[in-house]
Amino acid sequence: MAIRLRNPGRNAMIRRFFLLCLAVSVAALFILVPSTTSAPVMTRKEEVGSSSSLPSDLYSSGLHYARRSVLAVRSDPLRARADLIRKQVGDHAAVAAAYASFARRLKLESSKQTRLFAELARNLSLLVGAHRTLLHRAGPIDETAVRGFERGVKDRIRAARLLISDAKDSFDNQLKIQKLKDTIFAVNEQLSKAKKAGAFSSLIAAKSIPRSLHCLAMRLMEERIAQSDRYVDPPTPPPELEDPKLYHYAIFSDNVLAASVVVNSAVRNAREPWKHVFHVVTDRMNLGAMQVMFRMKDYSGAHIEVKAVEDYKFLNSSYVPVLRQLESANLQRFYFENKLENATKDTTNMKFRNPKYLSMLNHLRFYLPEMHPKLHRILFLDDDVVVQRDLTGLWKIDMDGKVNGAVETCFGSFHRYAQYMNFSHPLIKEKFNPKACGWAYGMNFFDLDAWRKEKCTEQYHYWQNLNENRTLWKLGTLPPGLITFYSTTKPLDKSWHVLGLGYNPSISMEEINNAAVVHFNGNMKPWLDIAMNQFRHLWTKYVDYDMEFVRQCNFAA
Ligand SMILES: *[C@@H]1O[C@H](CO)[C@@H](O)[C@H](O)[C@H]1NC(C)=O
Ligand SMILES: *[C@@H]1O[C@H](CO)[C@@H](O)[C@H](O)[C@H]1NC(C)=O
Ligand SMILES: *[C@@H]1O[C@H](CO)[C@@H](O)[C@H](O)[C@H]1NC(C)=O
Ligand SMILES: *[C@@H]1O[C@H](CO)[C@@H](O)[C@H](O)[C@H]1NC(C)=O
Ligand SMILES: CC(=O)N[C@H]1CO[C@H](CO)[C@@H](O)[C@@H]1O
Repeated sequence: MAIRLRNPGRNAMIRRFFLLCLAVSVAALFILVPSTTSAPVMTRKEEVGSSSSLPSDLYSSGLHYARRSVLAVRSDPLRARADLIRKQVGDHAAVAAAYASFARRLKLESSKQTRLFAELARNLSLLVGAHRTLLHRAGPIDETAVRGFERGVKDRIRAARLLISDAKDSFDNQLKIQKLKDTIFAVNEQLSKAKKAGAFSSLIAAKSIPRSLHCLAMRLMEERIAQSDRYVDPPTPPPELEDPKLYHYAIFSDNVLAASVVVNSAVRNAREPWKHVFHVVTDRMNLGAMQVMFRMKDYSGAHIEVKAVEDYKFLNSSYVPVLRQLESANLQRFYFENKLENATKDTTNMKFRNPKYLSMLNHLRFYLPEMHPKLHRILFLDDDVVVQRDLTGLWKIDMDGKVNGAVETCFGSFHRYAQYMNFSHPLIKEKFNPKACGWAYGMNFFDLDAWRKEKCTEQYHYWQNLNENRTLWKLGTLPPGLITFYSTTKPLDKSWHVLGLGYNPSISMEEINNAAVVHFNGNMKPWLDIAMNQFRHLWTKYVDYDMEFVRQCNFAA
């Protein structure tokens, strides 16, 4: 089962690149062309150490590749040689780039290493660029040119290996915990760099709406307009929407398909669906589509409310700091230039995902008590999660007076407060412990009474106002969340919420199968075709493939 989206050329390219990076860096980073007689430059693995951790299948597939490419070009041994050299350069460049991003992530004492690795990666790529004509020209190639290329490569690879063996100790010490997991981060970072350099930035790939999704929203919207009588809200909302004895969920999304998967999965796994109430909030643009989507079928008695951000009148710019800040031209510019990394060229996409609405949708999570004045507790779900169990157990947890029930994400030195906010700032330094453990948004159980008592919204406003010029933290909702709920977060058992299905291919299936909620955080969303195949079915099994509009828009089951 896979969702087929169009534009196969680009995506095949992205996927191929990802696989290359993965092959190169996951395997403890050293796959060199094995020493066969035709492998030209030095290939003694032990020079770079740690080859013992190489999975043998990866190693032999490298071998296989080398043999095949030799066979393919047997007619011209010089070309085969040049190709092999080029492949070696590519591998080393990827390794160097992976190390550079490691070094950045680890904030090694010496930013020198970061710089050296980045420079090395650049040097290696430049070398290939300089020999492009040699490698791509048809016909026989010149032996002295190949020798020149080889010499250049040899010098740089020697430098690379020296640098790597110097760096390895400090890396290893810091990487003992969760080595693989972090390698994936590095690969991810690299992936986005590569795509940035190419025609597409990762942000475009990850954030732009695939045509099928756009089509679905449009079809639903057409239906909404054509049959407007059918979709008007009843004059008085059903009492269940405010009944504090029921199980309430908050879902904020501008993606109809994703939101429907969240609701479908929660309903299908609920023991008593009629006791569950889903409050879906979207932007004005997607309101019609969302309304139609959730009226198309029966949800086994579950209650679903669809509203737009604009329906919450109290969220105006004199009350909400984020709105006020967004209105300042200064921030607009910052958002466009940095956050979207020139992705703004795609103007239709930008119109569709207006950062103002996007941002307000994201920050709605800080206004839950005011949005639901009658409720005592609510479960917040991101739109990239899938529910796999009945969740009512959450409502039975003793929150000890805490506001936010969340799973913690720190391990070793990673995902601590120091990584999310500016500890050079005196206010941050004074109030927070840099080693405090981070937690994740995605599935958060909020005690709204405790929230009101602790005045968390005021806390959030206080800090968000101070951050007008972004010296406390950069963009996003996690840092202000960590700040707001610093002393009022209750850690939940990790099986409630398993993260990383959008970037980490190494999560165990056992962990996933035990999870109440799985979260496709990361760029490889299940609705994109850069999604990871091994996890996608967990999401697609809740897509309404039998729905007419879904079929019309080329989603293939
Ligand atoms: C990159 O290449 C330049 C010259 O081509 C050289 O001076 C520099 O040392 C190289 N950097 C690294 C890290 O190898
Ligand atoms: C903004 O909302 C607040 C309530 O949150 C209200 O008191 C105020 O009058 C509103 N201001 C405007 C300009 O609408
Ligand atoms: C940042 O904002 C604060 C208050 O909003 C202000 O006092 C400070 O001067 C600003 N800093 C810069 C660098 O603009
Ligand atoms: C962190 O805070 C300090 C002190 O206000 C400021 O000088 C510095 O620019 C901030 N760093 C960032 C990255 O904003
Ligand atoms: C074409 C374009 O908009 N380029 C901009 C990309 O973003 C950088 C800053 O991040 C600008 O300097 C470029 O002008």
